[in-house]
Amino acid sequence: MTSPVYFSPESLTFQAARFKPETALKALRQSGCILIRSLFNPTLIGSYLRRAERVFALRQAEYTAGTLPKGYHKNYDYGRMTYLSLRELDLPHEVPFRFVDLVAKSLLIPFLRSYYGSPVWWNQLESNMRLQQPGLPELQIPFHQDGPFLRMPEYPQLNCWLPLGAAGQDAPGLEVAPIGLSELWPVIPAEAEAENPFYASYALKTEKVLAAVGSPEGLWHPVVWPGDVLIMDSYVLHRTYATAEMQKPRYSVELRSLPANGLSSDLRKQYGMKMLG
Ligand SMILES: O=C(O)CCC(=O)C(=O)O
Repeated sequence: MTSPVYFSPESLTFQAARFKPETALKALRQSGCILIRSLFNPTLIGSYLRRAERVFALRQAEYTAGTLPKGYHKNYDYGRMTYLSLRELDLPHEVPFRFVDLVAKSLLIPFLRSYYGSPVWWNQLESNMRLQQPGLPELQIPFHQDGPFLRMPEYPQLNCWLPLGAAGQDAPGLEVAPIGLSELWPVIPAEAEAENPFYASYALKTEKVLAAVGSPEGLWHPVVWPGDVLIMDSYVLHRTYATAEMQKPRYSVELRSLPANGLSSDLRKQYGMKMLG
């Protein structure tokens, strides 16, 4: 790898109220990652947090009692529930959890559309609500790029990652290396397994990432708030950011999109893709 380019956090941070799409687009293309502050109303995000807490608690209680509905067992492949598909957040007889509707009305759609140069499709199969608990370090996600697990690695895809509560200080956050990578690193099975067997299909060796990044300036773990959105392309090296001092759980959404117009309708159906605009 050639020497990485370091981007300052300030150059990658944008305020939704004074959003400059051209500057943000340039920063995203160059570094692979940007942060938009206060894009959603934090009170509204708080109501989604309460729903998420309830659904996670419900499924956990059902799991313990042996009454978990069919289809949810895959969420426990990690020994404990760490994620739910966004599609699984709706409960019978309750107002549907239409997170995507919120996104569809936001400045994200025109922004993503100009990044892709074509309509934005939501990849439902790869869009999740995640719970990270500081007391379960074995479930924290090691360094990886999203490309390999998206199964269409060369296809442009963006992950909009947003916390439902404050993250990065008292609760686990996300650490990214916005160094403008444009290639996928090979996943070496033995290294990935040694790093964390739960994530062995895509984990990268921590020492290799740190050596390649080369400087603390190459890693960024901003403290983020409900309403903020971190956008990453599928080449960005990233991992869960957690410290020994953290005490609180973190719920977050990974909303993945792509310009799926060119894909076959069968493939779009397989991924539950939906055009957002
Ligand atoms: O939320 C986390 O802790 C990790 C999320 C992640 O790696 C991802 O969204 O690709």
